[in-house]
Amino acid sequence: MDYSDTTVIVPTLNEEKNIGKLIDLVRKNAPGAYVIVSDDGSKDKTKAIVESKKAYFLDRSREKVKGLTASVNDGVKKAKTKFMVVIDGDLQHPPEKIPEIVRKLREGFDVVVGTREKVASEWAFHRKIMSKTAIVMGQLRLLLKGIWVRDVVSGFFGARTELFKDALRRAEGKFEPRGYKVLFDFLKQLKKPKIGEVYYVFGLRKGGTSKISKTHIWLYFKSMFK
Ligand SMILES: Nc1nc2c(ncn2[C@@H]2O[C@H](COP(=O)(O)OP(=O)(O)OP(=O)(O)O)[C@@H](O)[C@H]2O)c(=O)[nH]1
Ligand SMILES: [Mg+2]
Repeated sequence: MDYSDTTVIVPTLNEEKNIGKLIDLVRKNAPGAYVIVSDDGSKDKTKAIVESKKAYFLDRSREKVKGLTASVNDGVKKAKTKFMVVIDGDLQHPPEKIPEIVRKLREGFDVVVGTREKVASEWAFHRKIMSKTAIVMGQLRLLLKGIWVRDVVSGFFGARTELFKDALRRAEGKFEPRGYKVLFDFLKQLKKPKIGEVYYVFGLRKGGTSKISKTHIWLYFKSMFK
C-alpha cells in the first residue's frame, strides 16, 4: 500500500531520543507518506536526526509564538496531500495505527481520532483526575455543537487536509497556539463532521522529558470558552 496521499505531522521539542525511531516506524508502516517535523527550536540533536532521515524539518526556532498547536498548524499549512495525520514524536502514539487512520479517511471520514483505550501508565492520581475532568469538559463543549468524540484531547488523529486548512483560514485566531489540544480547537470549528475512531493503548514516553505544564492545562481550560 502506498501512502503518498498522506502527510504525517510531528510536533517536536527536544526529541532526539525518539524522533529517529519514530520516523523509521512511520516509513515502515506508511511507506510513501510525507513526514513533516515541526520543531520549536530543539536544543538537542533533533534537527540533525530529522535531516539525516531526509524528512522535512520545519524550523520554527525564530517564530515569536511557539507551541504545540502553532507547530501543528504550520505543519498543516505545508502539507500538500489529501490526508494528514498528527502524531507525537515521543513514541507514545503507535505508528502502526496510521494505516487504520488513513483507511478510514479514504473511506470518507472527515476526521479520525486515535482514542486511548486505556492509559498504560504510572500516572499519578492527580494527573488521572485532571485528565478525566479535561476530557469530560471538552466532550460537553463539543456536544453543544452536536459533535460526540470520546477522546477530545487526543494528540493522535487524522483529517482531510483541506478541512483543517479551511478551519485555519476561517478561525486560526480561535486556536490556542501555545496549547496542547489542537484536535479540540479544530473540532470546535467543524459543522457536522463525519468522525471515525481507532483505538490504541497510550504508551509511556520512551525517553526525554515531558513538556506539559500547568500553563497548558490552563490554556485548555480557557479554550472551552473560545
Ligand atoms: N513544536 C513543539 N512541539 C512540542 C512542544 N511541546 C511539546 N512538543 C512535542 O509534542 C509532543 C507531545 O509532547 P509531550 O511533552 O510528550 O506531552 P504529553 O504526551 O502530553 O506528555 P507525556 O505523557 O508526559 O509525554 C512531543 O512530540 C513533544 O516533543 C512545543 O512547545 N512545540
Ligand atoms: Mg508525550
